[in-house]
Amino acid sequence: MDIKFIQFQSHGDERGSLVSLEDNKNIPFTIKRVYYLFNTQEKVRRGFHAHKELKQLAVVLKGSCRFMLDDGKEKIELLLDNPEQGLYIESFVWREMYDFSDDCVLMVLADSYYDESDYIRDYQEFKELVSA
Ligand code: T46
Repeated sequence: MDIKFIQFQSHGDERGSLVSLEDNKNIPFTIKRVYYLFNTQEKVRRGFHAHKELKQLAVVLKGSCRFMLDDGKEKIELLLDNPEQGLYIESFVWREMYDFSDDCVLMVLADSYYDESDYIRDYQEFKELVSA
């Protein structure tokens, strides 16, 4: 599987650091939606779905968490712990998120509005769709 991390330019000085995210510049799509996960509980696993169309970029703003990405052929585990990097997640990739640190804030930029019909929440159905 081709894992794409996008490295952001960080503008840092003695006051701290600043990262700017811009549509179709350092973000490879037009941002239609932003959501973020916080207060995530220890030993909780989230996700367990793929998307038919949605493309997203996940950025850990604080703390860390792990992603398991599965394209139906290969499963890859990744640690997100750097707010200067975004993990690009294509459609038809099964994702699970876990090992959230207590302070984790995970922001996700998405190229579409929320649409439950875009979710594939059944792993067997996902496997059939990607092998078709
Ligand atoms: C994804 C991973 C990384 C909304 O009402 N609007 C939204 O934009 C989203 C994302 C969710 N919701 C509602 C739907 C559920 O009732 O919030 C609740 C929790 O959503 P979900 O169980 O889908 O959360 P995760 O953490 O399992 O998955 C989310 C995204 O849904 C998903 O697209 O890729 O984060």
